[in-house]
Amino acid sequence: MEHSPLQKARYSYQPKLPLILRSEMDEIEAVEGAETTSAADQDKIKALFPNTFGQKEISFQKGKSKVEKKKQVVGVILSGGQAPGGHNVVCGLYDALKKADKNNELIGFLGGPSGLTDDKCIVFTDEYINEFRNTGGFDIIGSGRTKLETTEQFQKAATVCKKHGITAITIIGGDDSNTNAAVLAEYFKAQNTGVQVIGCPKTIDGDLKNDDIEISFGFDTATKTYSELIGNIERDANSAKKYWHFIKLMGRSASHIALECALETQPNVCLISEEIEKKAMSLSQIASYVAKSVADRANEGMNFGVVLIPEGLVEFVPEVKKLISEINDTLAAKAEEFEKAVTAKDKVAFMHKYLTAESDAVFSILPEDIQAQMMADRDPHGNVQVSRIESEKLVSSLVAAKLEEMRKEGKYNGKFNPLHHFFGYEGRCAFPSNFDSDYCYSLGYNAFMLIQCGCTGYLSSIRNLSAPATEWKAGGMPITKMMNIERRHGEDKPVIKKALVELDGNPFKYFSERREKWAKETCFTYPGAIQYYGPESVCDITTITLKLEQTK
Ligand code: FBP
Repeated sequence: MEHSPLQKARYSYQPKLPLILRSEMDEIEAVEGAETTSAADQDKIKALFPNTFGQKEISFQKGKSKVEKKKQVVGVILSGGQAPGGHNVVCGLYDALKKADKNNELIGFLGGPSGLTDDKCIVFTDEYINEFRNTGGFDIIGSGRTKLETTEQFQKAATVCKKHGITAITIIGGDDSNTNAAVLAEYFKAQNTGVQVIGCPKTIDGDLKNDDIEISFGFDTATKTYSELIGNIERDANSAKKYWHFIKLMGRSASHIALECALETQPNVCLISEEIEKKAMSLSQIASYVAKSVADRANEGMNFGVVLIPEGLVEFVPEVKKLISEINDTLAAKAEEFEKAVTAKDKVAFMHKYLTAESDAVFSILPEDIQAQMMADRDPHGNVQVSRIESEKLVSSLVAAKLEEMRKEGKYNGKFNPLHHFFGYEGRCAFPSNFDSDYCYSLGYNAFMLIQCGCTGYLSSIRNLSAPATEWKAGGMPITKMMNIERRHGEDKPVIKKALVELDGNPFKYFSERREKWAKETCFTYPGAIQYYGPESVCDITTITLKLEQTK
């Protein structure tokens, strides 16, 4: 295979480990901390995880290792959406395991969690793994979204582990995948299989974070990639002075990506779903809010600007949430009748018939394309896939209508030429930034340290991340510590608590204190491309979100 000059150069990049993990392994001691509980619903979580609940925090410190050495055969799985740095987690795991004993083995399960249950795997070699060092993507073994949750799947997993002599499984995934890692760990322990399970916190969305996990990997690189593109668009807008750019950003429900990109690029408007929900804003209020920036700038002769929109926005607008839920119910209850509606017009007429008056009014103001998107593409649970709804077009069309009203009232006299963008997949497989290269390698290396000292049901935790890598702290946190009970598809389920944007947190406060100025003036900042080589002050810095979160 031919490689680009950057890819070749990145092969020789040596990721930075926390100082403690650079020591000889027999000089690293696993120190136990306090016993843990769960984020909420302690009694229920304890009852569901009788063998793994309440385990102690682990931190690695200089000392004498108490590890009883044995041959380790570790299985690794990449789960869910791609996030830059996944390859380095695997490389860190591999290097640690081979450093401990060159006879140890790393087995990669192919295509996500189903690789484990279907026994599709490869055994890593130096030659194979070296092709993937410090590169983006999950193509080293592929990923998938199969959930490991049924007893049948767990039994199959146990059989496959026994067949290969596997001593531990590492699951690299987001909140759902690591919830399943905790359930698998509990099952393996209850069945006395002797197989440990360790998770690693992945997702560009940034919603797997808490006191113990400061950031999920991939968020840094993905937001830097989107911010580069947004900055470039801002500069284009400021040069041509004729377009308003509406940019939707990936990130599922949480608005962390949009907020970080706003902090990096200072656009005119950035909508934050969590705030919209808190203020119970309607579509019309959102349109007025954006239109005000457009009109204010037009008054100053600036008919251009940039608006950022988080992917999950529509789910957080109460009236749209209600509409989506009615559409879901109607499509489930009247599936046969809906099948008979052939044209877009028939489908819209069908929906008008069954919606409540309130939701029908919201449905009626949506552009035709959006109406069609609301009725199409349901996921396996019968829900509308909100990520496929072009909310950037929805917001811009509502703003256009609002501006026309304002024009009639003599409150607006500008030109409004909107352009639309969606940034998501562009950022998920970028070459990991130095931060993600270092962080991911450390997470993988540390996961092996946890395996060696017999932990199961833990997340690999590397902390103090806004300091230089030498000062990072390494350890492990019981996954049950991060769990609570949530209602999912009509059932109470133990899950890792999802982190949404906190409206009283430093990153949002910093943004909200400045946004009025950004809305009126042109305060754009241009972050440029990720830099891999050069001064540390440019190449090794992580997100503004993390920096502000760690500012007291
Ligand atoms: P994860 O939670 O699996 O990390 O997903 C990240 C993500 O990129 C979301 O931001 C996005 O909504 C989703 O994946 C898209 O899913 P798909 O890759 O299946 O299109």
